[in-house]
Order: sequence, then structure tokens, then C-alpha cells
Amino acid sequence: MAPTTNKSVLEWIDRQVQLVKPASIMWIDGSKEQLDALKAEACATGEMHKLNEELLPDCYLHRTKPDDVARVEDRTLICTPTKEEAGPTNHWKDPDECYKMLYDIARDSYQGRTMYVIPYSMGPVGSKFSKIGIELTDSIYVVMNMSIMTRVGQAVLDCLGDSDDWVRGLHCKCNVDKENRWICQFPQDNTIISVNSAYGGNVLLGKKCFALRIASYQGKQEGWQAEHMLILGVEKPNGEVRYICAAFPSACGKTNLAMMIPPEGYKKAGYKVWTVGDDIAWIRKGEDGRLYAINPENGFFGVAPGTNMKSNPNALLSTKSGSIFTNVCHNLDNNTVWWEGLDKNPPTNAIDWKGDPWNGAESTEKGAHPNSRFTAPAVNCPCLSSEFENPDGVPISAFVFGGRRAKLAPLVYQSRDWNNGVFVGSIMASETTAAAAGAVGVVRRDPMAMLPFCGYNMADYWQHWVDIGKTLDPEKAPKIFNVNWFRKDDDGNFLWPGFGDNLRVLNWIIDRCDGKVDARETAIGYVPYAKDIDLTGIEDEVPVENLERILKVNNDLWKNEIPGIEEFYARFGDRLPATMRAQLDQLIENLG
Ligand code: OXD
Ligand code: MN
Repeated sequence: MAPTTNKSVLEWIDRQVQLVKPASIMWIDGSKEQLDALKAEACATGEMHKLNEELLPDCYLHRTKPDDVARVEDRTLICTPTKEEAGPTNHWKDPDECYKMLYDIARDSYQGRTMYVIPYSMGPVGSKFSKIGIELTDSIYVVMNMSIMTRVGQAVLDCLGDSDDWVRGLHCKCNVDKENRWICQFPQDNTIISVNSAYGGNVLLGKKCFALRIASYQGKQEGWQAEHMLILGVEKPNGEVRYICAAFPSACGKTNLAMMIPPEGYKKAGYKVWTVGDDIAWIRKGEDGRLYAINPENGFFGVAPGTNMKSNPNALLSTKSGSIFTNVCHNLDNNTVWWEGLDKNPPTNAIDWKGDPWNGAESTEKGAHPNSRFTAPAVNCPCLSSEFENPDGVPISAFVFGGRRAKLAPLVYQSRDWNNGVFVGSIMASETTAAAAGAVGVVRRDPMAMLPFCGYNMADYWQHWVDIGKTLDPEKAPKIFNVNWFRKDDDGNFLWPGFGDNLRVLNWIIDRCDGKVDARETAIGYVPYAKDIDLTGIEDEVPVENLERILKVNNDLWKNEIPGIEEFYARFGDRLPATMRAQLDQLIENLG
């Protein structure tokens, strides 16, 4: 019997059952017994593989089809009644046509399979920030991942009661056929349908589909924000903690920043960094007039390659129990996992991410897919913030935007005010790296790192930022900054060490928020004086001349940037907020 009497839930599920025709239905109740039974079943069928219980307790390995290993942006659709509402940066399809296409693909696709009904909460169950979803899936892999990434089970249904304020999510593996793979969001209907994929980002519907695409639209309607941001707390030696939300495009080190280890000297002095989230922030105004953020997720879905005890020990330690590894290399000698960049000892008796025998001493192919992932419970993270479960969220002192710019953006600069900060976020861009297909060093505009995740017209989203700003007392509004850890010299060497040393920059940001440090005004905003970025312990690595170089604002280079911004803005036509146009005109004037 269904564990809820909620009519909107039961009727919707009934309609999906008629469509996909499962052999049976199982409600996920959040219990360990049920999950253990499903894990055993998935191992028995070969869908999952149980890893070494001593070395990696309760951990599993899964491989997806080799053509189903990443999010598919060109097959991700925003289905609003008009194309205008989705805007020029989203792929759009008419909702009626899209439902028809999806129903034709999904019809009868659960035949002989079980339908798993996953009630889940994004955010602590019952928090005013939180939202509820129900995902239907024919994949135990999805059930296991959703049980790590979200709060799942009966408590969620109890919290929902009779309300129909919940997000409908239908996932159908079908035949995992890439020609018929679609990830579709219907913001006006609170609905997500994903077909023909069995890979994380496309099928864990609570994450990008709900917590960013649908939630960004909900936030616009309801006066809050869903952002592609990590949340971290910096604890100073006196015990005060300042919280920062930061948005970076993929491959800019968000998880590393969220879990960073302070440099030795800072550690000794008593600085600590606490992780609240590594990917998504839901933000709303608190009773005291400040903005507060929660992380709606309950785990980390991180990129495995490059994660090691030096680059990110906290992430690696998070994966040591209760985790799922997707498309990594399987070390047969001890039944554990390996990926490029984990250590210098690749296994020689292994199975690669495609399922083929692999010898790390000889093979020229990669053992793990570059986008292989770990799904790890947040509670495992050694630096998890004590505020992680706080239903009221954490107060935000600063928003930080950033990207990879070899020459242009200085190490850090502060916007003049809120609207100028929104402008800084709107012109965010990152240079492509050798890690991705296509030309290297090409500038890709990625406003607020939301390009693939904004569930409506990006111009309206900027206006929403401006509107939120209007509701805030400027004294209480978070200050907005931009950072660039990736400045290079003419020989292509990085000029800033990054990783834990980024705390030196966050410290300046916090001092600015606290009104404790002066700054130099430039055409683009406020830049630190070199003396105010502490280099103790890295003087050899970063001579003061280098720091001065990466704090310089080169007006000529910025002038070269203007046509690209103009071109990008032009795509939004009349919908571009007047405030953003005025900000761009002001920048042009400042550059002289
Ligand atoms: C992610 C992404 O997977 O941003 O988090 O691509
Ligand atoms: Mn992300």
C-alpha cells in the first residue's frame, strides 16, 4: 500500500504507471534494511560491484555505457510555453510537443522492471528553505545515489502531507540509447523527465535538474535564489566564522576550494575552513535582513581524477565508506578503485572504466574516465560545517565569482556595489582547457556559472539578482568579488599556487567585508594593495613582483574584452536589464 494519501502524488504516479507499465512498484522508505536489500540485488545482477569491505566499507563500483558518461547539454531542454522564456542560452522545445516526444519514448519502457518511487527532500527535511521531489526510476543505481545525495524516505512524505508543492521527476533508462536521450525540464509544471541515460548528472534528478534548473525558476517566482555555488565557512583564530558562497564554471576547482586545507602558518594560528556545500546554494533573506544559504544536497558527486591526499584530502577521505564510484578503474588485486592522479602507483591487474582488462604499467589508455565520479555522504567529510544541518542556513558575507583567465582578470577584485557585482557575475567567462574537447584557450561566457543550469531566460535571471538587491539594506548585503587563480606568465606558468593558498585571498575578502582593509580603485573595481595579501611562507614561490603583476588591471586588455561582452549581451535583445547595459557603459567609460 502507498505510504501516503496525498492525492496529487498518487494521481501523478498512477498516470506514470499507466505510461511506463512497471512489473512492480517499490516505495523507497529510507530504511537501511531496504537499501541493503537493493544493494544486494544490484550486486547479484552485476549492476553494481561491492568493493573491499575492509578497505572501503559499504562502497560500490558501477560502470555506465561508454557513450553515457557525462551531462548532455545539447540534449537538455527547457520547456517553457514560449522560446523567449527559456532565452537564447537554453535549448528549448514546446512543452506539448516535448511531452509527446517523451511519452512516445517512455511508453511501456518499465515492462518487466520495478518502478522505484523515491520521495526526497532537497535541504534538511522541514526547513523553510527545503523543497520536496519525487523521482520515479527503474534504476537501483539511481536509488543508491539519491540515498546519498538527498534526504530520502517516509519522513519526506510525512513532511509533504497533502501539499502539491513538490517536483515531479520521471526517469526511464529505456535502452540507454544516445539518439533518444533527453533531459527535459518543465519549470511551469514542476516537472522533470529524463530518458535513455543511466549516468549521474542526467538521472539524479534532485541535483542539476531540480536544485538548479527548476529551483532557479521557483526562486524567481518566490523571491529566493538557487545558485551554482559552493558554501564555505572561514573560522578565524578568535572563533568567528564568515561564510562565503562562490560560483565557478566546471574545472575551476570548486570542490577543492570548498574543502581546502589552510596553509601551515594559518593552521598554526588557528584558522579553519568548514564545508557547507561544494556545488549548489539555495539562498534567501533571513529575519535579520541578511542573506542566508543552505546546501540542498546531502552528499558530494565529485570528479574523481586528480583527487588525492595532496589536492583534496577531505574529498578523498569522504569517499572512504558508504560511497559509490562510477567509471573509475577497478584494482583486482585488492578489490579497490583507482583513477589518474590518485597516486603514482596505477594497478597492473585491473579493469578499466570501459570494463576491459587494464595494466597501468603498460597501457597508454586511461584507467578511469576523465569524468568518472564518486558519490560520497557529506557526513564523511572531515571538515563538514557544524551548520550543515542548520535549517536556517548560514549568513553570507560575500559572493565570489571566478573563472580561468590566463591574462585578464586580477587575482581578486571587489565590485563597487551590488548591481556592479551582478554585472561582474554576468560577464563571467572561462578559458577552455586541454581537458575538454575543442580549442584550448577559447573564452566561454558562463554567467554566474549558470549557463547550463538556469531554468529560464538568463536576462530575467540577472534582473532577479538586481531585484533581490533592491530588497537588501546595502550594509547587510553580501559584498561581491571576482577571483582568478589561473593567471599565467608569458611562458605559461601559473603565477599563483592556488589550493590552500587561496585562503590568503579569502582572508582579504573577509577583511573587506569587515571594513578592515583599504583597496585601490581601478576601472573594474577595488583591487588589493600587494602588502595586504599575506605571503608569509610562500615568499619564494610568489615573489612580491609576481603578486603585483597579478593584481594589475590592464585597461587595454579589458578594452579588448568589451566586444565579446557586447556580442553576448546583444543575444538578449530588449530583455537585457537596463541596469546591466548601464553597468557596461560605465565600464567602457572607466576604461577611457
Ligand atoms: C557538476 C558540474 O557536475 O558543474 O557539478 O558539471
Ligand atoms: Mn556543478
